[in-house]
Amino acid sequence: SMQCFPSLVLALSSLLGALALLQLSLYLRVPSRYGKHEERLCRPRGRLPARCAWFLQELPSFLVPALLLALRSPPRLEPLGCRLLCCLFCWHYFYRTFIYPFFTRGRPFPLQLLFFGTLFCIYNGFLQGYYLIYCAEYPNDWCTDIRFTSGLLLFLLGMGINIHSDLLLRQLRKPGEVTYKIPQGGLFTYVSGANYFGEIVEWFGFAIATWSLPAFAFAFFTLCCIGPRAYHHHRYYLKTFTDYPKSRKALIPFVF
Ligand code: NDX
Repeated sequence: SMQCFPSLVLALSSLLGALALLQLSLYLRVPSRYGKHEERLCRPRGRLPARCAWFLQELPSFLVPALLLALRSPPRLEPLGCRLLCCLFCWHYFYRTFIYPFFTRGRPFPLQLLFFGTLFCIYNGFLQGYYLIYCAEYPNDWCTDIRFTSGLLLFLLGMGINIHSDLLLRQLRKPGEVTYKIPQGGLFTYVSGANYFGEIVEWFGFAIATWSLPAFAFAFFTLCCIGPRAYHHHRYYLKTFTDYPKSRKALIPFVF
């Protein structure tokens, strides 16, 4: 049966941090090529409808930790913190896998990125789940620790902002439409990447609540993945819409 190998957790977390840096260097100057940044000339056959693509890609991030949690024998009942935190992670990916894709009005997604995205979700789902279920040690009163409570609060706040912003983006289009408009309302009043801001707050909250290396590595990865994308979205809007609100920032309200 499985057990905790701390050196495995350290190795996988370090690789995740390295991937984050690789990503930063790849995508600071040119955006990752999907959605509004996909090249016009891209082969139309190399894509899958957004609905299938997001479902397939995000599914492992829900399934892998959920299975690790369910199949562990003997079941781990103590401490409560481990199971709660694992459930938070699964909860987010339940939304991202079973709810988000069925409402998206996004354009078809490139197969090549889908492949890497799926690999990434297997990798990260395993790392976070394995760490929480087989390795993490928390005192029995972790649920009242200031790190757990403040992290949980940030997680919930970020998730709320992320889901609300995704909803506002979706409402910009009628079914079947693929045009881009200026997002309005919610945190879009202040930043172009409101959904990304929410997601980043969410995973830093998760990292604080778990106080763990794998979760901080994932929060850093998220920042390096969608931070540059927020910046490229912002530039796209400024270039495309002459009436784009001048005071709006790229990612962080009032700052950047
Ligand atoms: N999926 C995370 N890296 C990613 C897929 C891409 O969940 O090779 C990471 C995730 C993957 C990435 C994933 C991992 C790294 C990969 C990358 C591709 C390359 C990269 C594999 C897995 C890679 C190395 C080198 C390390 C191997 O038509 P459309 O699609 O543009 O429509 C959009 C619409 N919309 C508008 N509609 C009308 N008017 C406008 N102005 C509009 N603006 C947008 O809204 C979409 O339907 C929708 C959202 O669009 P957008 O572009 O704002 O968000 P999107 O990037 O599609 O993300 C959707 C949600 C969002 O809430 C975000 O926070 C979350 O997913 N997300 C996304 C990426 C990663 C991630 C979270 C995370 O790291 N936690």
